Amino acid sequence: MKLRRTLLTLAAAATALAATTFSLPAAAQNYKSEYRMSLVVGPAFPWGKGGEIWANKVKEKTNGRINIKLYPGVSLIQGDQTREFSALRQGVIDMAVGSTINWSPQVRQLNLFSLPFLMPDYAAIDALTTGDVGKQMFTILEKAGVVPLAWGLNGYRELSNSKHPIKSPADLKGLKIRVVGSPLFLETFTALGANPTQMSWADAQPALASGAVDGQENPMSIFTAAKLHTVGQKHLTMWGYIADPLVFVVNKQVWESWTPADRELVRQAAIEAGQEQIAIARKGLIEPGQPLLKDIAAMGVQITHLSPAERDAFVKATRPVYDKWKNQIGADLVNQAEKAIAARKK
Ligand code: X2X
Repeated sequence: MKLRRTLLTLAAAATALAATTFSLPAAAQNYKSEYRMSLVVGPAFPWGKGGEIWANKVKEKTNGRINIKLYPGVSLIQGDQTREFSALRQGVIDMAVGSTINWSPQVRQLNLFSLPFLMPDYAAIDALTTGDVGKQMFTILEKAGVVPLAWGLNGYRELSNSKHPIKSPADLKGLKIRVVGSPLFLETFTALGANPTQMSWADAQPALASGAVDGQENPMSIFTAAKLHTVGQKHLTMWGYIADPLVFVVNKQVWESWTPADRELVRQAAIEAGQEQIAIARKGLIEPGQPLLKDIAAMGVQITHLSPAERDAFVKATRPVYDKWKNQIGADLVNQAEKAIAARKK
């Protein structure tokens, strides 16, 4: 009897010892020596800079327990950016700073941000991302199998082309315009009378250079960093039809492999990096006189600003597409977004 009790005590002690011996290193053992962060563009762009800031903050906050390597050019998926979300879910990618546009083929609600002329200004973007709509989007992304941590911003996507100034939908007629993302983009440009063609960012640049396509739409920070004026893009129309937020996200299994304390550090790093990234993405565009546009004009690019009436013609032409996609995205969500924008602080 006594021996049995002693044995039991010994067994319990051994179990306890094993638990303490294994629990600490067990966590560390699950950590990879390196985590792969996918990005469409590298740190020369505000977008990639945001990824770099996040990676550096994570390394610092976790004392090097979590090491991140950047993979710009969506190189983990051979440049096919519309497959990024699936790869993230499957674990081919550990983490990413990704555009809502590139994930919208898999997560239809993300098309919200691509509804033409939904968000008239930066305050409207903020009203969505920092409000209830942003929270709902994160719940949707979580259900889709990833862990979203913070918002960033690619930016307002302005229209450029090599042929002539565009002031009205009629000026777009027959122009070959490169787009990426979901069918919403094809429908928007078709409604405007253009000839849209879908291709990756990697393919877009040579296609612009060879003249295989006439134009494209991208934020000004992408236009300047990629030097699109050197591939024939001499005409720019500031129409602000959509803006793509970025999302800082981690693969679910990777997230669960980290200790709760490390998860919080990674989240905090993402939130800080997101705020810094958004400021970089807006730089030169929100100050009086928009200094970035002056730089672009100095490169020999002709910039067209639309009067409210001219802009309205684009809004009207794309309205049927908006209405159709409102239902595909979810009318409740879009109604909520419209209300949040109407109530925004300017
Ligand atoms: O491909 C684009 O146009 C880019 C770089 O803006 C995105 O990844 C959405």
